[in-house]
Amino acid sequence: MGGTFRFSFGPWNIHEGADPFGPQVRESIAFNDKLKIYKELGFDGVQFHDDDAVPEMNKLSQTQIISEAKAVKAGLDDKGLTAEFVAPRLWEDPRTIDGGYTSNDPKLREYAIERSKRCIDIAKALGTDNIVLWLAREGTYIREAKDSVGAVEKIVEALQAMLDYDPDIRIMIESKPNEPMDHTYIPTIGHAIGLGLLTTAPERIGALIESAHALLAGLDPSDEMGYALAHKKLWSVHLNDQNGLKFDQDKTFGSVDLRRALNQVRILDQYGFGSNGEWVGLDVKAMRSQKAEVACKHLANSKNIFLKLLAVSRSLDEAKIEQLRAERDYEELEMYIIGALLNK
Ligand code: GLO
Ligand code: MG
Repeated sequence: MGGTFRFSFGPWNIHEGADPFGPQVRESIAFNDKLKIYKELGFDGVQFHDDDAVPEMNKLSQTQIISEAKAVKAGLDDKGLTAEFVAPRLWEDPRTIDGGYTSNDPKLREYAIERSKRCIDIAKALGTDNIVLWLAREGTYIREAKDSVGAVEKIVEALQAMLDYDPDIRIMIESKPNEPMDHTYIPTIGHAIGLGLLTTAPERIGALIESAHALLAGLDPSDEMGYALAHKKLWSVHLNDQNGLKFDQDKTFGSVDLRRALNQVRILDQYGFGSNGEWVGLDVKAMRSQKAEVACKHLANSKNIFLKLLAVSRSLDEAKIEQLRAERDYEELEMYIIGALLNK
């Protein structure tokens, strides 16, 4: 069973180039103008933060939020685009300085849960049941700042509140070991899947694996994917690349390590990723040095690299691989894979 692949990205992947040491270097592109670029780049799915769809949502009533989100849905329909998921942006508000769900202050935790419910309202209005939780600030800078048992319990409380709020939503947890925090409570996909077991609806808690996040945890992304696939929990991916253990680089997929990228494409293809409607998300950023007129190439390139690696993977002689595995001739197997990548 091969994979069925369709591709998505979020408006934040068309980026002004600001970094912690310098301002933006490219003009901002309005959200509606970004939407026009999706099809040109070969993408059909849009990933959202709640406030990508409804800016300034904290100042609006629930009814206003839903009506603004419905207008965005009409814009998507008009362009033949589909919303893949909505993620509550919990990391920018002053009330989430020390985390949203794991803040030590109960009032601030309440804010985070209420905001997540509005995010669910937006998802429903955009026509998707998928919620992504990147637990950006659910962690600490110093070990003594929070209680780690309590932190996990508080995250579960928030998950449960969301599951109870709407009977159809599915939550995909995007694990990441660090950045912006020193340590997070949900660093890997095993942690994410385990959280679901503490709720009353584990069948509605799944995972989104980002290549760079697995690498930052010192793990191989395709093995993380394999773990989630074995649990039937790989509901989305954020493919990209990463040059060593630095900040989260969000490089073009496959641009650092083609073989590592091949293994990700391969496991997705071999286990039929996409057959239940899963999307291939590309969470990539253009280099800061890229001129504005060519600042979307990273997206089209990431998709092209994925498709080229898919062709390489499908051209491999599976019987030969099985035979080399049986003979335990891994040197020959390695040379076979490298040869395929070099087209030699
Ligand atoms: C940052 C994350 C971020 C999320 C996005 C969706 O490290 O990868 O880009 O994927 O906010 O929740
Ligand atoms: Mg991501």
